[in-house]
Amino acid sequence: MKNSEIARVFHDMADLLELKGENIFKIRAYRRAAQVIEHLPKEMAIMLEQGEDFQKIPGVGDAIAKKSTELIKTGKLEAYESLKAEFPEGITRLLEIPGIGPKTAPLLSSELKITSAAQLEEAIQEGKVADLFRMGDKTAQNLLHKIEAMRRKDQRIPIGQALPIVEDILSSLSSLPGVKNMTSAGSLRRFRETVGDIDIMGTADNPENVINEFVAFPVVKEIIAKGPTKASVILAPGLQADLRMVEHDSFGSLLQYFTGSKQHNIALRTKYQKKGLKLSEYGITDVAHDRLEKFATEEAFYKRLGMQYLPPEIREDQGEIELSEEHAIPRLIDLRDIKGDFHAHSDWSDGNNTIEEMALAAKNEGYKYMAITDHSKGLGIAHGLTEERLKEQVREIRGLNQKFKGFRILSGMEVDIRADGSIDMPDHMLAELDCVVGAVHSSFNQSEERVTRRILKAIENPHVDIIAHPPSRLIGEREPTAVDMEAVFKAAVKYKKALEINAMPSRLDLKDIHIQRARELGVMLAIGTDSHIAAQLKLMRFGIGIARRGWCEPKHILNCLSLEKVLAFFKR
Ligand code: DGT
Ligand code: CA
Ligand code: CA
Repeated sequence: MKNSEIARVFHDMADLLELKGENIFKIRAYRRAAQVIEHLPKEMAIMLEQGEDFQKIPGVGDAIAKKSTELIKTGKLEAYESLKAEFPEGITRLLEIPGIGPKTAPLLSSELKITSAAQLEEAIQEGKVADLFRMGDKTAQNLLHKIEAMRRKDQRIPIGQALPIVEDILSSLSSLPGVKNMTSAGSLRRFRETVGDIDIMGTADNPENVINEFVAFPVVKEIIAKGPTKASVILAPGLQADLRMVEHDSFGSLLQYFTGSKQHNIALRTKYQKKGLKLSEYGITDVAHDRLEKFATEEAFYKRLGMQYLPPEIREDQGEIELSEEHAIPRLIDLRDIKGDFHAHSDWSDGNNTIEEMALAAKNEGYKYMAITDHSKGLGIAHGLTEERLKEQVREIRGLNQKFKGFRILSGMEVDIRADGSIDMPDHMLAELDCVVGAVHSSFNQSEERVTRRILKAIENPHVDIIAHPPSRLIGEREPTAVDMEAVFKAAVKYKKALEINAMPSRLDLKDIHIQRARELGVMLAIGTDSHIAAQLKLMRFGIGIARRGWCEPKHILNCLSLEKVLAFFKR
């Protein structure tokens, strides 16, 4: 059983307990466990196999650990099944719809016999819901939008979930004899934040053997199609994977074609059609001589067109074709350019590791610095630090820094930007810190005007250095706030503040198009992993992928600067 499935069970349990009117702490414990488990870097099933203790996971106590083990071992949870039996079927699905709470859901199912988003949608359109709750048309319409957003989520899988699955498949297939070039293509290779399906390709001396191995993988739930060189399978509800094998000498053109994007391919094909060349997954045909040229690598393919090689992340028909013909594609940022992390939690707030463990892990990544940014006390849920505790932490970090050579722990804090834009930590405390990260964690539904004013006020605060995940969205779960990003970018430039690219796969916030615009306007960007466990420092690669989609070079990213330059940036 996958972490996402375990998380879903605990999430549902929290909802059902809430319906029952159970103890709020119990409900929160399930909800928190669900959140943590969903974002774990490692599958719990594998942890169990390796004899690791679940109670090491933050938010996972004895009860949740036992239940997780039961789920992994039996595929079911007795407590969950009996809890579910107490309620009408489908009620947890209703509760998933944003805006439907424990008061409304039972009414919808008892009065209108609604058990799904689709039925609710129909009932709203028929005016039944507005009548039943006297909620008025506007609120009902709002609900409709939320259902649409939820549906979009259902159809696309976050890259954070898809990538590890694909990497497993790729490494298994690569180890088969005579196999070369196994790689992902499509939106996953372009590092889109969500993927519609998974495209895998490669070459092999005996492709049929590879296909047979592929469809027999335990992750494969269903085979949709299977031939000697390709196969399509279902890996999970809504997640399809296509595998395609070709001859070694045609791999470049195949990969180029199936990496897309479709818009990039169409623009390229149209352009070269006029020059008498026909581009396809098989190669390039000189139409006048009816001669097909094959390409073993993408580099060779683009070179034949007189183009500079294009990183997959920017193949979106946004001007990259022209720039590549001029050989003016910049050298995009890479994991190797990263010298540090600006967003990490320790066990002083809701993190799992000590500051020293976090620092050692960061040093192991080859970093020169890392900011410890625990929560402030305003966020009651996360054991936020009081002024006293923060002072203590600053002292502890000073002490630890004596021990490290060539590495510096920055004293930081993730402070809460309150609804009115004020910061929940007094200025004289903030002045003690190397790096203050401000973030919105509440009142997400403010009007554009209010939420924009709120964030601008935080940017104007002389002590705030970085604004974390500015629109505060959760992919597929919470829509971004209504904040006017253009205004935020301009203020960030004016006050010389950095904006965060949050590398958590569930956030990826700023997103690609924001990053492009921010970079154009000259905003400094800081990638933060938001790690709550040392292993999550590895999430940096997701931040890098999205930064590359935003055409970032090392000079655009604060994490690529030396410690001295970073400190100078924070001093402004
Ligand atoms: P997805 O799966 O919706 O996240 O997005 P992609 O980009 O992975 O799209 P997919 O899986 O439908 O197709 C993979 C690639 O194949 C796509 O990026 C470009 C190429 N491709 C698909 N359909 C067409 C087409 O009609 N024309 C051209 N030129 N290329 C196509
Ligand atoms: Ca795809
Ligand atoms: Ca596909």
